[in-house]
Amino acid sequence: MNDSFEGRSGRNYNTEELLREDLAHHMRPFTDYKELAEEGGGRVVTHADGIYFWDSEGRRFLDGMAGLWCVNIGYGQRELASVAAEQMLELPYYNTFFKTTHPPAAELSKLLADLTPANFNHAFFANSGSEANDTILRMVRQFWHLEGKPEKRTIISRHNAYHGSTTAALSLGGMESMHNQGGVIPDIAHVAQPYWYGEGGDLDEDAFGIQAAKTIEEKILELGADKVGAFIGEPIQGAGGVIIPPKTYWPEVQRICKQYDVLLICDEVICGFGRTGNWFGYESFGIEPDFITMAKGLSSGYLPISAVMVGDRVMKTFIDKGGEFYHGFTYSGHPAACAVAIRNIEIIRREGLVEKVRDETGPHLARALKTLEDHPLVGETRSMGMIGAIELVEDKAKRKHFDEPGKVGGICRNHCLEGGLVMRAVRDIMVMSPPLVITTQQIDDMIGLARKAIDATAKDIGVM
Ligand code: PXG
Repeated sequence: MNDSFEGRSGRNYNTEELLREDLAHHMRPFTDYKELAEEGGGRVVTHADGIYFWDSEGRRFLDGMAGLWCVNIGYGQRELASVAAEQMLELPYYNTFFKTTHPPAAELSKLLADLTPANFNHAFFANSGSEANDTILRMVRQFWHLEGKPEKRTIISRHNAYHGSTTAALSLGGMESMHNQGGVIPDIAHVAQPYWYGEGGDLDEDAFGIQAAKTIEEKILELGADKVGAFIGEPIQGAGGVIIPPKTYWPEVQRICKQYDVLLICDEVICGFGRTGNWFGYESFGIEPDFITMAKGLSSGYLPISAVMVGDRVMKTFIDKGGEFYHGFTYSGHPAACAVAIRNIEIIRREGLVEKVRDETGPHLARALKTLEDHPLVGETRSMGMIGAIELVEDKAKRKHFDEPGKVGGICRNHCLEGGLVMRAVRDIMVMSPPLVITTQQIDDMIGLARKAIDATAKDIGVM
């Protein structure tokens, strides 16, 4: 191990010392603290550029996850640092509570209204995807209250959905492991996810898509349409394993929501800002939502910021009926974060990243992934734009997963890391969402590294 490295402002760090201090004082998210205490260590990430980052040992990694699905424009975009610094010198902070605003918040709201469909004209800012979804939950209930239907407060979501980690957001999500730690808030119901490869059985994809959507209708009828206020879904479930729904799914969901007057929430935290080859996932699937959740790619992760886009129907009621909406965060519409988001969107436009993903790199990734399907461990590959997945299975013909979920995926993830590639394992699904600036050559490198890792995994488990 290189025992020292130069960090911020030329300061020298000793890796082992830093890790010891970190272990003693830093409680990392989504971590088994007993395991970490026993194993110690971990990786210290020191700097990044383009689609790569480096650790304190000087090793370079191809970041197939864009951080946590967020660094859409890639690392090292110095302009974002400049606009943040300029904004901090001009107005580092002021709040947007109590009828106040400032230029970055005003400009970003207008920009987001322009980027979204005509019926979206208002943005509410927060700092994370979780907070944005909490905000929507409160808005849905306040909307129906103002409409004189306060009982329409249940929100339907899906098993294996991810909507964040605050109590409301994890309740909206469908991760049982999270529900089991401290419980969930009431009036949220979960229905089937549109995961054909894992749960489609003998149905063809289109029939399964309709069947999965119908579970929403069944739940509405079971609870009563007068009790159901909204349905929330990610166009493509990211953290759940890059579940790309059959093409029949979303149109049927839309029909059901319209029929029962249930508001439709598109959680675009991962799909937004070019990931699927359109600005937003709803365009890729032909969805017309009432609310849009944005985070991650909104600032490419350079500063924390999220937004709720509120459709005109809901906004009109808030304006017409009046009454204060008691909700907001100290940092809602933080000036520096807004300035960074504005420039981030300008860069996505200037570099034509959405078109590049749609026309060039997205189709290239899909083809490159397909070449892995001859592998004995690979049951299916799927992708849309720059989000993709590789299903590692025990039996390809029967679409049968391994008996101990996550074991083979974990082995494969570790082989990826050894080879200098970051790819997440969701159970035994290898998922990827590289920065949108990735080139076709770099996609080939990424898939080459993935194949090596899958080969090594197959050897470890005695398949090759
Ligand atoms: N909605 C979606 C669709 C997400 O993917 C959130 C909301 C919450 O955003 P914040 O900013 O509160 O984290 C997310 C976040 C993973 C992983 O392991 C995924 C997310 C976050 C952390 C880890 O795949 N997604």
